Amino acid sequence: MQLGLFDDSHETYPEGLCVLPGFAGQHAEALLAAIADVAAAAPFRHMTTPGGRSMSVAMSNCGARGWVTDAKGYRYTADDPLTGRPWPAMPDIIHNLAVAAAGEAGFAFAPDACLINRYEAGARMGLHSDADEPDDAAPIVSISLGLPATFLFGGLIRTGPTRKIALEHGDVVVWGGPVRRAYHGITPLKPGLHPLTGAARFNLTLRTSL
Ligand code: MD3
Ligand code: FE
Repeated sequence: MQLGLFDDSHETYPEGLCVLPGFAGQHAEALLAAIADVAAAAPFRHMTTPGGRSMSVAMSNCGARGWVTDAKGYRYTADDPLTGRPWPAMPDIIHNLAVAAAGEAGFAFAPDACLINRYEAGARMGLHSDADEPDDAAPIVSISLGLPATFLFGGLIRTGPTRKIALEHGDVVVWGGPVRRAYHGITPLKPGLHPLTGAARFNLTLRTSL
């Protein structure tokens, strides 16, 4: 999270949103190596929405279940539809960091699914609510690596007002309780070069899918 003239770190966040600036910074190289291992077995791909559009964000997954979208809809699967094999196991470094972050926010967390999003210049994610997980009580933990992004955070109604939160390399966010179903998105990624990720931003999103 950027500090400076427009420092928003003292603004109050809605209940259930816990921002941990730089929480993953010391582990960035290890996390990126783990992402590369996962991608070697389950390559990044541009999935298709139920409406027939190709997503600008490239995705892979690790863990017991992975989030997918295709013409049939959004869901979690045990096998990677691209390879026909189970998704790669969740690397300990990813699992343990997310559990530690959730603990900071007061949650006991048992993630079984980790979606890995790769953004390149112009990639975006439109406003949506994460609704494919049945358990409202389980938080979501997100880890941002590489190029910075602007996160749009709304309320429980899609057309309501949104605020912007800058997400930077190493930032970890825990989304629990009332904000778990809030609408959110990512504005188009600005081009840039990050020393560790080059022209990309990676976001790890850990969830309890069952
Ligand atoms: C707020 N990913 O994969 S992570 C997604 O940066 C997704 O790639 C974004 O939204 C990204 O679904 C944002 C942060 C995030 C994830 C889930 C949330 C924020 C959330 C669920 C509820 C509220
Ligand atoms: Fe989301």
